[in-house]
Amino acid sequence: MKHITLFAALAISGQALFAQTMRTNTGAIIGDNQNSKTIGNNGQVLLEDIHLIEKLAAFDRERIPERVVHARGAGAYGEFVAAADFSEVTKAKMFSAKGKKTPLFVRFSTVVHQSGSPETYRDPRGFAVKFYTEEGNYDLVGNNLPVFFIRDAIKFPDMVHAFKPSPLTNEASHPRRVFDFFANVPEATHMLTWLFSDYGIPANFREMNGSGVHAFKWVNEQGEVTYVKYTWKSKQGERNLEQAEADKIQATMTEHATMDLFNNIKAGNFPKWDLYVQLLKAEQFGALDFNPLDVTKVWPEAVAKLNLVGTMTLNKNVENYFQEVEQSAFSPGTLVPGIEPSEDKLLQGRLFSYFDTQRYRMGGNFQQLPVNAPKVESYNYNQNGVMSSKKQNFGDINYQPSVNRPEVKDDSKFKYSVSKFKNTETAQAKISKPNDFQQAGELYRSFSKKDQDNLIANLSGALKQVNNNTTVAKMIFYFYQADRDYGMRLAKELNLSRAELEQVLSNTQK
Ligand code: HDD
Repeated sequence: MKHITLFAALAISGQALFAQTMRTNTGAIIGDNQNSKTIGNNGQVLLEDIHLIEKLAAFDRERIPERVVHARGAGAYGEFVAAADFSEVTKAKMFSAKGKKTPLFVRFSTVVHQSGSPETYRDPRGFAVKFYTEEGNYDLVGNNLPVFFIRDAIKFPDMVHAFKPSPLTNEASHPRRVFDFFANVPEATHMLTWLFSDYGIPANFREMNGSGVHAFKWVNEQGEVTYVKYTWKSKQGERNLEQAEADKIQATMTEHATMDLFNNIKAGNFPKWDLYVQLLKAEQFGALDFNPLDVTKVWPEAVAKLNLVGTMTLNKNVENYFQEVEQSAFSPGTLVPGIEPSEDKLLQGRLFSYFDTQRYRMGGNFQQLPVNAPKVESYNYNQNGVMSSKKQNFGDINYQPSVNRPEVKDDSKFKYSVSKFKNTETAQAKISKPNDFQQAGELYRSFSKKDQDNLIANLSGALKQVNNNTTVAKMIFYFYQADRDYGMRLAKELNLSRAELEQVLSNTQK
């Protein structure tokens, strides 16, 4: 007893002191947690030391597959407070009244590298929010940057392979492979301009903005559809790192952003973000010179103004990283009535991929884990499977419809919205109005002189590591089409004259 009290007194400062006798998984008091049971002091270890076997077996199973992308992340709980009543455009209750509060969980992440990698890499940042609404969970699974590299999910596995380590050497992400892929993806020009500017390395998670990236549908009680895009604006302000500043942090710390979030919340300095929404009706699409469902485009504010929807505050750290952050599971398909996916091809692919990846990582009952479970009861007859633990006292009836239990029913008020099609056929083709370069050029011209200089330095620095002239020429040609000065400056940094560029390009077209 004396020993235990001493142990308790040594517990991490700030935590409640407690005396705790250790027990096995099945509840028996553990007699010795330091010495295995052996034959004599120096003999073999006995298989009958059940506590030893259980302890080693638990250790051997500690890992689950890390996320195939967004493996490194940090999470926290908080609250969303609505700023206005949007019930004219969406029947989602969380947006129906000013002051309405919804609890939530957020996971921020880096994208490309493994779970132990530094948080200082040039990489988009994940910005995934799970709202525990009164009508079930709503996941807004976005990034810090407002656009994406590709516009069709069929390209995603190839793109991620190009960013990930080499299958030959396991060498980490290398510009040689990254640009080898992007030299055939002109629609990436806009996102690459964001990524190689200082926006590509946010200072930390608190001081970055966020975006839902895609267009989604808001649907009102009458079934009318409005297309929306979401933007999160950090109340801490937006701050990025120059490459040299990031390198300096990286020399001593791998998880500066995770600890910044944790320590600020612990100190009561709760980070906040305002959520804005832009609204467009399908009838407005025709007048635009870009496709508004194209994820490589933003909706300029001149086209659709930003409306304040509410404010998110993060105010509670997790108590166990693995259980609450590693096992948190998001999906763009986790939706509530009044919010639906748009026809964006990239989003449509994501609707499959996320649920699939969660089932692979955690098994079919991942939604029963506390961090993932809705706060409202989810009643249906999906049942059994590995680790079924949700209380399911169906009695004798686990099917619907049932004459004996007519009270269990669906509600046609909550059917999905209706899309109409006429005179159309299936296709495997690019979207209409791809307009690959215009917004990239506008973004370049919106940057300050210093931001432009950093972009040119970062991008040319990466392109200098590419050993194939055709790849480099094709990439420069994309940036040139976005903005003449942008392309010319890169060509100069890479010592390529216009004539050389044209020659390389004409050779590839032969
Ligand atoms: Fe994704 C994770 C954001 C395109 C497939 N993605 C993941 C996470 C975020 C995003 C924030 C981490 C969620 C978490 O914290 O657990 N992803 C995006 C955004 C995209 C995007 C903003 C484009 C607009 N993603 C995208 C495509 C696909 C995926 C096109 C596949 C078709 N993403 C996944 C995934 C992940 C994932 C493989 C890995 C772990 C997970 O889902 O939960 O399913």
